This record gives sequence, C-alpha cells and structure tokens, in this order.
Amino acid sequence: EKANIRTTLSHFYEAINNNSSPAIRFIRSRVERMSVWWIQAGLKMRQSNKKTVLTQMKVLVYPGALAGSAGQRFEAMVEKGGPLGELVQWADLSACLTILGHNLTVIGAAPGRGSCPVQRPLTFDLIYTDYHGLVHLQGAMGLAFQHYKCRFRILDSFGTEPAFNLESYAHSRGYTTQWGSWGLQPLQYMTMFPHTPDNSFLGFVSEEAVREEELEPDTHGKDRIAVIYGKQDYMWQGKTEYVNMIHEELETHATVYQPPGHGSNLPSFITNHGLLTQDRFLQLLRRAKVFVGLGFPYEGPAPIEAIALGCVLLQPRFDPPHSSDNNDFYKGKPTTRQISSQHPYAEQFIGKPHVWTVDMNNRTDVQGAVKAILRTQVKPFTPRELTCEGMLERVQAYIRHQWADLTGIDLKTVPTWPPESALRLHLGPLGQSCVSVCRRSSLVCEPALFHHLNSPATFTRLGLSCSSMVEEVNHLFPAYSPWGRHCGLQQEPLLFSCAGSDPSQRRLCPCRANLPGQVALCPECL
Ligand code: U2F
Repeated sequence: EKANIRTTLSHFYEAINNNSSPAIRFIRSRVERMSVWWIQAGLKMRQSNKKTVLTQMKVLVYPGALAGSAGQRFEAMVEKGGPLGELVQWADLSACLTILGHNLTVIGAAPGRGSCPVQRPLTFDLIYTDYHGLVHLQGAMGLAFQHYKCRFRILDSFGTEPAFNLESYAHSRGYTTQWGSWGLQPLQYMTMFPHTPDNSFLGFVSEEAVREEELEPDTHGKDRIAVIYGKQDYMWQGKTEYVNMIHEELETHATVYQPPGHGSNLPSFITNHGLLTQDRFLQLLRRAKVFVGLGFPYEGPAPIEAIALGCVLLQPRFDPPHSSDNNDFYKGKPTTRQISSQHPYAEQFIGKPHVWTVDMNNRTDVQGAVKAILRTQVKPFTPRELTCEGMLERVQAYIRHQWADLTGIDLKTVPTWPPESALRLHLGPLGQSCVSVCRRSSLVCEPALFHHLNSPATFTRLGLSCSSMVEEVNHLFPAYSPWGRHCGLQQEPLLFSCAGSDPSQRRLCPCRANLPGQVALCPECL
C-alpha cells in the first residue's frame, strides 16, 4: 500500500483514542493546537511530492518513559513542572508520521498494566521508542528481539555516541554507562537537537515565526517584559543576583509550579503565573521581549519557541563547559559532548541578535547584554528544520532512504545514502573531532560516508605516506598519527564516529554540505 500524504490528523486522534493520562492530554492538545500548520505543510508537500511513491509503513509509537512504574512517576510530574520536552517530541513525531500517510499504533501510558503492553511487536515495520521502551520490548520479544533490532528507532534527547554503543568496546575503554551498549546502528538513535551527526536528528516543531504581514501593527513594540525560564523552584537557587540584574531593566514574569498550600521562594518582585498550559505560556512569550535562561533545563524546546515568538534569548555561558565528567545531569549519559551554554543549539545555530550568551556572574556582561537587547528590534525566527515543513521533509527522507540501509538487510552491508557524490574529504588537525572539523568548514560530518574513506588509498590521496598501516577497533579511526607516521583503519563499522578526538591523532573526516536551514539533509540527499 502507498503512503499518501494526509491533510487531516484524525488517524492520529483515533490512534490515541480512550487515553486521557496527563501526558497524552498534553500530546493531544499540542497536536490540536498545531494542526493547521501540519495540514498546511502537508498540502505543500503533496504538491511537490507528486512523483514520489512511498510504501506505507506500519509504525508502532511506544514512549517507554510513560509505561510501568517509571511512567507513573513521569505522569505525576507532567502538571507539576516536570520535563515536557520529551512529550513535545512524541507529539510532533506522531503528527508528522500521520501527515506522511503511515499507519500508526500509539501505545501511551497505561497505569497499572504490565510494563510492556505490546504482545506482537513483530508485525511492525518501524518501532519508535526510547531507552525504557527498549528494555520493555526486549523482555516481551525474547529471542526475536535480536532479529528485529534494526526496526527500532530510539528517541534519545541527548544522543548516544558510537563509543558508548558497542558493548565490548565501551567495556574495555571505560565508556560504559547505564544507557548505551545496545549495539544498534548509531543512526537508529534520534535526538532532540543535532547534537552529534552520529545519531539522526529528529527534532520537533517550534511555533512558526509569525509572518510579517500577520503581525499586529505594534507587535514589534513588545512590552518591557522578561520571562524567566524555570518551571520549578530549585532551578532558581543561587541565581538571585542575576535575576535582580534583569529586574533592574525589565518587568520579570515566571511560570513556576507552586504546590497548593506552599509559599513561594521566588523574589517578591516576580510575577508568577504558575505552570501554564502550553497555549497560555506561548501567549505570555508573545508579549515578552526577553526569555531568560537560568542554566537549567538544558537544551529544551522552550527557548526555540521564545525566539519564534520574537523574544531574545539571554542565557548563561558555561566555562568550563558542562559534561558527563563534571556535571550530575550529564553524568552517565552516553556522550562526551561539552555543553558550552544552557542551549548550545541556540548559541551556535541561531546566535545574535536572537541569542545572547553571557557570563551570568559578570555584572558588566549581563547589563551590557540587557541594554543592547532593549535597543534592538528583533524579528521572530524559526530555523527551517524546526518547522512542520522541515520536519516532514527530514522524516520522509529518513524513512525513504535510511530504512533500507538500517533495516531488513543484514547489518554488514554498507550504507548507500547519502550517495558518495556528497563526500567532501577533510583531514583534521591534531586533537579535533570530525564534528568540529566539518563544522569549521561549514559542512556536516556524515557517518554513513566513512566507509568510502576507510582504505589505504585515502591516505595516499591526502599526500600522507604511512610507515605502518593497521586495522583496529578504535572509534577514532580512520586516522593519521604524525609521530611515526602511523595510519589506522577502522575494523568495526559500528565504531565509525564523528565524535571523538585525541591529541595524537589527525582524523580522516567524511564531511558533506547541508540544505539551508536543514543540517540533516544534503543537496544530494533528497
Ligand atoms: C527539557 O525539558 P523541559 O520540559 O524542561 O523543557 P522546556 O524547554 O522547559 O519546555 C518544554 C515545553 O513546556 C512548555 C513549553 C515547551 O514546549 O511550551 N511549557 C508549558 O507548557 N507551560 C509552562 O508554563 C512552561 C513551558 C528537555 F526538553 C528535556 O529533554 C530534558 O530532559 C530536560 C532537562 O534538561 O529539559
């Protein structure tokens, strides 16, 4: 059967029928609110897609974080300031797959039921789940799990780097964490932001930047309001000085959850609205001039929504950067990323005038930024990859091209997408990962292209003469070590890794270009 682009979301509403847990209510109301945008984007895609015939996939959407006892804890926090970013992503993924014409089964929270409500996951072509769901499904599927592993797509906000993914390697090199070690293809992990190109960037959909002509005449003259980002009291601890500095120039609002009967620890000048529904939260952002990050939560969707509604994001820089080495939140996460600010994507992919990253303990720095922000008029902005159109384009490309590479055929075959014509070979300087080598040339590292350069001929092509050539299981390889002129090739395809660097190695990097506003796809990729 063909996957025909849909211009209604009723298939999705039927799929979540009867379920009214707080999490599913959030998901449903989000999809309803954004349905006009989805439908518009679907219509546009139908126009441009005329010749493409895609097979309809039977898809299981299974947010494991909502199931079992962990699920009950998660659900209990939905209306009390707990994390909502994951729900944003589940909502948008479901809407996206629906518009793309696939056949969805959504298993949501089912309190009291066993941890895995799916008896026959084997009838699905694709299974979107998370690390929790992976454990449940492994239990439910028994031996068949190994065989169907390639059909899994794991929503993993912060990403899993290859070195943590391969159990034997992680074990011997000290990369073991409580997550990781599933031996999946790294591209089967789907992240919230384009963290490491070793994983697939799934993303979500932000409010679309309001079009100029739709703006009320005076919307550019926003109220002199700052909304402070932080849904729970503890996020404000130790930030009083910084919040004071903001308050000197702007009226300060917040949406902090207040348990009934409890007094507030917030400074008295804060106008606290309590945790708002998403709708009302966005209305508040529409009036505000600045959205102020306190340092936590990391890498969430709210700053992107604020920028889409014409706010400027003011956020703290982390120096030294936060990472799994020095930070409790990242500790145990399967990534070596160095987090340079509360929202590195906003900092690096968007930047000024929409994003100001400051040293929050430096008065001059903060005041300077606030004054500069108040002097500038900033237009609403949404990166294309975080619009409905952008997400549809990306997810459709994944299903169309990655599916064959990751699924069905045995995992030893080499990927065919993107095509070799997209490859731009770069030899990195000492101590740099391929993520940064490619980024410095305004390109993106593409792990699926590594196998084209994993051969002795590549060293020759780069003018390097090797005194020795080894083939090793090492996530930094292929690489060149100038001391002794050692050349190293990769022996284990699962360890091809854009992430990873070593002061003694120059890495061979497969870079590619990307479409404007869409890092996940290259011009040769569609
Ligand atoms: C991130 O999770 P969070 O839920 O803390 O992320 P936020 O950026 O705060 O917001 C998520 C959504 O909550 C909405 C807002 C966002 O789409 O519109 N919201 C709301 O409905 N009402 C309000 O009063 C305020 C916000 C991240 F996404 C997770 O992956 C991480 O686990 C977590 C920790 O770093 O941060």
